[in-house]
Amino acid sequence: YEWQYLDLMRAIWEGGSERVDRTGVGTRSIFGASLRFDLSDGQMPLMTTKRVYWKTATREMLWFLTGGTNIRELLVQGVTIWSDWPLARYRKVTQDEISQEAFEKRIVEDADFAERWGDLGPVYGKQWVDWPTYLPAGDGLFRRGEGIDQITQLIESLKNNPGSRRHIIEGWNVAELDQMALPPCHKTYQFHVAEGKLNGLLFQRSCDVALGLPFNLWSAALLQRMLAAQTGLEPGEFVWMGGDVHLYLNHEALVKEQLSREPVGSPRLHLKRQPESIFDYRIEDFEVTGYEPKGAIKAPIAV
Ligand code: THF
Repeated sequence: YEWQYLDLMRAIWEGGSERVDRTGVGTRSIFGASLRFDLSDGQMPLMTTKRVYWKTATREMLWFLTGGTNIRELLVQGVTIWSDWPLARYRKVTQDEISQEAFEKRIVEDADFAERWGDLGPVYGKQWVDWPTYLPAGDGLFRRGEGIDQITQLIESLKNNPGSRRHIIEGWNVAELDQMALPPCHKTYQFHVAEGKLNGLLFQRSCDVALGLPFNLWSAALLQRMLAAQTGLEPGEFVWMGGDVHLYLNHEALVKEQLSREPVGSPRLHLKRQPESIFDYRIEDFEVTGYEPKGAIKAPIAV
């Protein structure tokens, strides 16, 4: 299964169009790609040609499910993958050349500072479990209605109306994009029930193949596994679809190194506990076996 990922990486590096992107780093990019993975028997799209920090990605997914949007909740668990965006904003606004470590420390130790500088705006978690609604209040005015919990609604629809073609989680809240530190990349999830199996699909509008995609594949498959467990279905196939699928030009060393390696083994994920609700999973509930990847490959993230 991992060859699909490596083939995609090679196709982009060799045939992608060079374009200037938002970050100014520059990318090679193709438009429209898909990958397909079998999740039966615990199999997961976990790359073995470099070490992927699946616990970090899992903590991030559990954080999305809490509805959280402040990086403090990640930093207290040692997860630093979302620090760059609040840090860049802080530096820009205050002209303070604080180091990433000092910024993260301050977010963890100082709750007021975290509230002021650690929030990413209404990103994934907020939209997933508390999508805002508005009620007419007369005179053309509106007031806040109750938020929509898409995750709970999805589980209900999977259980009660499995044949539905509307099993969707949407992160792209058009009205709130301008308040988000970053508009959602993995924006639409769709699920499908057939023959007692739960199939899943992720549409990602923009994909950093070297750094982001291994995380995104793991996370989406993890969500599918939790949903399957919570609805009494077997995990089926996971389909990934990407829009602007790119490699950053400064990831050349990673690309060359990873493409020289071959996949090893077949990692499996075990859910060790079945909590009452999808919101009650903890990091200890996840165990990966058969994962002996090649070494990690460091590369800079484009902010
Ligand atoms: N922006 C860009 N340019 N790429 C992305 O992949 C990305 N994301 C999220 C939001 N914006 C993005 C952030 N997710 C890493 C992994 C995922 C991230 C951000 C950073 C990363 O640096 N991974 C390293 C180290 C992991 C670690 O320290 O634990 C790695 O080697 O995998 C994609 O959704």
